[in-house]
Amino acid sequence: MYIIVAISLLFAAAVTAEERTLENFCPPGVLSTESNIYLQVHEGSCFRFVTYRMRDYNHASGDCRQDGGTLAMPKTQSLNDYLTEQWLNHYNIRSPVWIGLHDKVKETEFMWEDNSKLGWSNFDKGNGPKNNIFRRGVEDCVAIDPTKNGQWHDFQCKSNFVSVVTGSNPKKRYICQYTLDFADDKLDSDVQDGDQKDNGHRDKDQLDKDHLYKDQLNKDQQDKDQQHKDQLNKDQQDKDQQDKDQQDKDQQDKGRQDKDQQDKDMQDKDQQDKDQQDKDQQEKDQQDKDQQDKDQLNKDQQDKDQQHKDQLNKDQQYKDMIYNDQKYKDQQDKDQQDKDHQYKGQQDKGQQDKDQQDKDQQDKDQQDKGQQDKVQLDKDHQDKDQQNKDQQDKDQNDDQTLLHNDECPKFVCDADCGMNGYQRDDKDCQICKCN
Ligand SMILES: [Ca+2]
Repeated sequence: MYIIVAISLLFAAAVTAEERTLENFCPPGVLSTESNIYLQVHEGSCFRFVTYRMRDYNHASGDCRQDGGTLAMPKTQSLNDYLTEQWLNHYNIRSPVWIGLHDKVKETEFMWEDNSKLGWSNFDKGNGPKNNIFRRGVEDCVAIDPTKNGQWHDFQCKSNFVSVVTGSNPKKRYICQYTLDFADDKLDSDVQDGDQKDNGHRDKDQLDKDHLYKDQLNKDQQDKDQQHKDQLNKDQQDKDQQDKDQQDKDQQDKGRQDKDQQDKDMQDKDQQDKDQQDKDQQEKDQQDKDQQDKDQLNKDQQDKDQQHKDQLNKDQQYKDMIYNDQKYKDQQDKDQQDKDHQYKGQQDKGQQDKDQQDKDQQDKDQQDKGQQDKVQLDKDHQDKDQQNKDQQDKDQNDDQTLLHNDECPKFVCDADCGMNGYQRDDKDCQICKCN
């Protein structure tokens, strides 16, 4: 029985929580245009964390007012801490963010966007009403500085020549706050205890209901945080998957590139091999051509040498022929000379023979004459001898005393001594010597 009642109460509480999440606290215009991850319900208000866009104060405020809201108004320390923590840790943004607080109407009198006066204040040192006199007039709009524990800092609301000169940037991210009427009715005492509103008289049942509702809001917030965490996890998983897909794709691309590179390298190598083969073939062709040229040159040289040699032989033959001809001619001349010489010799010999004959004839004639002379001489001699003998005989006869020469050899002498007579030896024999 108790269990059934408890389950029924839990079911009822779950329905209540469902009814009072984003759909129940955020305006339809915001829900239809904004992603849930930028929307959060806290202390009965819908907060829109505009992290993705930067605007000056006036444009940011106008964006929030378009759906019935204002720039966020952290009128309590707890709400200020919540906004700061979400901004810094949940959305991980450290730059200042506009809130709905300004002193545009009267200098140093800051007021909220709903025209309520400033109660609890959180200005950083030297900011806001205590700003120096030079900044005070130009810095009228307030932002939370997450890096300074959520303390407030006033800046120029919009761009003008001063912001250009000072280099400040009035465009900042911002937070919108939407507080619905029914939520305000239920959370007067809890969510707006900084306001000046009168809490009124509430009975114990109403306070219990408010506490129950506040618990439900906290649970809703926890659910929302869980959803946001799940969404972040899912986003991270999607991102991881995308990264993995990208890595796979990169790997595939790399594999394809590697393969393309390998193909290209292979093609380059084939081309290099082909080029090398072509080069080798060209070199071989060139070598063959050089060899052919060389052979041709050698052949030409040999032919030339042969021609030269033939010419030399021919010249030599011609020379030999000339020589032989000359030699033959010389021989002929010599023969002719010899012949002439023989002929002359013959002539000379004939002449000599003739001369000899003539001489011989002369000699013969001389001999004949000599013989004749001799004969004459002999005759003369004989005549003389006869005369001599006759004389001698006469002498001998005349002179008886003359020695007889009967013992003298026969006298023979070619010499004709004439009248002078021949000499005589000691035996008185004539010798062939003239006196
Ligand atoms: Ca000011």
